[in-house]
Amino acid sequence: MSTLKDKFYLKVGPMKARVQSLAKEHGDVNVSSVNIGQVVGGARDIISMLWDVSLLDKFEGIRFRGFSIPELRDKLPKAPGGTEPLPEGIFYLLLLGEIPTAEDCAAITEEWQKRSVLPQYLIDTMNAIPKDTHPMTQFSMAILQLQRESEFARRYKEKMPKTQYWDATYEDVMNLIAKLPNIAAYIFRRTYMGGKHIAPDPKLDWGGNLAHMLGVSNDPAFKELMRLYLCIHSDHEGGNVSAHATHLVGSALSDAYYSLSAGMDGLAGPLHGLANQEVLGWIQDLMKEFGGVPTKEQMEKFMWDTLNGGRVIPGYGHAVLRKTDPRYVAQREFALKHMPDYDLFKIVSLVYEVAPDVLTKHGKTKNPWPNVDAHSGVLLYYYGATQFDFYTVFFGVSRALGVLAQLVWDRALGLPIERPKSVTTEWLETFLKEHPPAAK
Ligand code: CMX
Repeated sequence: MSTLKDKFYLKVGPMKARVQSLAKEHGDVNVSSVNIGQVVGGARDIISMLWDVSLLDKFEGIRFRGFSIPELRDKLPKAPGGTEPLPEGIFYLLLLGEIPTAEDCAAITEEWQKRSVLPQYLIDTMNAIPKDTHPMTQFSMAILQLQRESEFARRYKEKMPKTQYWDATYEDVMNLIAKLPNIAAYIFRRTYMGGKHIAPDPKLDWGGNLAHMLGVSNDPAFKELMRLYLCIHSDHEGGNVSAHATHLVGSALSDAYYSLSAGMDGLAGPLHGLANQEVLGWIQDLMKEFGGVPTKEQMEKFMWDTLNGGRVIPGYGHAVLRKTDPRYVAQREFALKHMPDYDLFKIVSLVYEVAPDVLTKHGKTKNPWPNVDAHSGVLLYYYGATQFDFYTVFFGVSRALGVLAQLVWDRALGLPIERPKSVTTEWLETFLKEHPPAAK
């Protein structure tokens, strides 16, 4: 038993037994209650989804299969001569729950390379999209167009039994992840670089190849950045918009292509993944207003202008986190090592000094600390990826690793179609009349 798929198969039976036993023997145990604030307020904190590949603690941040980001930067295999983890390693970990060896990662690199070639009809489709279409729209369209390749859809039509759903999903997931760097790079080069494309380098890993095919920097540190970036954005438990959308659409047995495309549409929202683009735009406006790196006072004024204008400070706040995002910290460490004197990094650091106080005084957000998107753009910009409306595509390539690893598990565990209950405003008002709250 050597391949990833064989190893996964060995885990399915025991895991299914655990989940079935929970549902059968303890199905009526409450783990969460729901109040009207949560019904009206975006379902915060309602435990209503099984998501094994990662778990978020509001103060500590994300753990991937139980490992924190610093632990993974230490333990996961690296590219030769590199110091940052390989995305192949995090995919292995998310799928199997074990830290891979360098050989395990190399086997995934090889398998993804074999599956990475883009079919001509996809290239033709991408070439037909107007270049001023947002890169996230192009990315989602490309994924959706590839749906005609779906093994799951084909085998479902051929009356595949339920026990094979995971197998067909696994094939789709591997085929799709393998192609994402090529799709992203194709969109990038076509949109910004006059359509002069760069062939993948068979000696490079998945993340290193994405950096290579962008053609913006020959600095080996850019490849390292890409590997780190693609690891830390991969998953953030199941309730965030891109993960939940992927899981929800997949629950209808829509295949991995439909599911990921839906997830990417959610990632493209400014309150979610598009915030990384927004941060760069906001910083550029700031530099334009003050002619370079602002003083602390100028920074404060600009923040208040943003808030008083009824807008959010992009990159700050979070629906779950209540402290500085460890994904922000990892990127800050990378910047301190590779670009400590870079002007944009100085600005990001100044925002970090000023924003938490301003947001606390503003008094609205429950979390005045930075999230992952507050930092990522500046690192990319430093290496010459200055086209910031492309940044969410990088996030999307990475997010696919987590949500698609979980999708394979969803089908392996036979998780059902999702169907939470909704109610009307009148229903809530009537409920309150019939169940009046005790006087406070
Ligand atoms: N700047 C200004 N106001 C903010 C804010 C920020 N960064 N973060 C939250 N608020 C405001 C909210 O808009 C909300 O205002 P209203 O009461 O007027 O609606 C209020 O504070 C309470 O919000 P919250 O409960 O603290 O946060 P939510 O769970 O509703 O929203 C999030 C979370 C991320 C959407 C929000 O913090 C935000 O808009 N941040 C800026 C955008 C951003 O960085 N998004 C990326 C998140 C990470 C990711 O998914 O990629």
